[in-house]
Amino acid sequence: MVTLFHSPGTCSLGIHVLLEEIGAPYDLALIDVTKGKQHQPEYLAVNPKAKVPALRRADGSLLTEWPAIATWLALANPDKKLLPTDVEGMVRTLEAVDYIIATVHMHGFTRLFLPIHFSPNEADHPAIREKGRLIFEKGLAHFNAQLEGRDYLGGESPSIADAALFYITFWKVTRLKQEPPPNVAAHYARMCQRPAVARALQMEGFA
Ligand SMILES: N[C@@H](CCC(=O)N[C@@H](CS)C(=O)NCC(=O)O)C(=O)O
Repeated sequence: MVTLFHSPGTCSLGIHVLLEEIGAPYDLALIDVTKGKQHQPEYLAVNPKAKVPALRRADGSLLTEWPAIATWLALANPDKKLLPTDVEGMVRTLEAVDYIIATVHMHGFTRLFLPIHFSPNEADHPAIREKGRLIFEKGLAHFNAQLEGRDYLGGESPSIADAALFYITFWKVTRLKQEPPPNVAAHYARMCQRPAVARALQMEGFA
């Protein structure tokens, strides 16, 4: 059985959604980053990177980094079709995941919410936040265009990229308290209607 080290409402929510979509038994280990639990020795012994998500697999090995965890879950559960098997579908899915995590999340949302990570000087923070807002909005606009005429990023069924888009849209709705662009809003509503997503949200205290 795998164990997901997670913190409610953070990017680990996307991995939680994938575990619920897969439907196999798993354990959840709470590492509340709002209380700094990622820096406690007990968790550092598990994951010296002091980040969530992290996934401990059945053989005891730890996997970190959202794209690697999601890709491994998809490859380990091929019947769930969370990653296309054709070359074009696969690379387009990985392209979307990388853009969401490495750019929209790490450079956009993190600038917006944690400008301290980019400069210790508070006077710099308004400009850092504005840069983050622009990166975040550009990302949502990109996926709004990609979703035109589609239910999910790859077409008819959700992939790991949809789980990634879901968590950044969750931040737009619940943390920024803003309406996403229309196709992204429809994608978010569609995801929220999925029983797996509803279960993950409920387990994290958002239902
Ligand atoms: N590159 C990492 C980023 C993970 C990340 O930034 N996680 C955040 C939660 S969304 C975290 O653990 N923050 C705690 C901290 O930075 O101290 C990944 O892809 O998993």
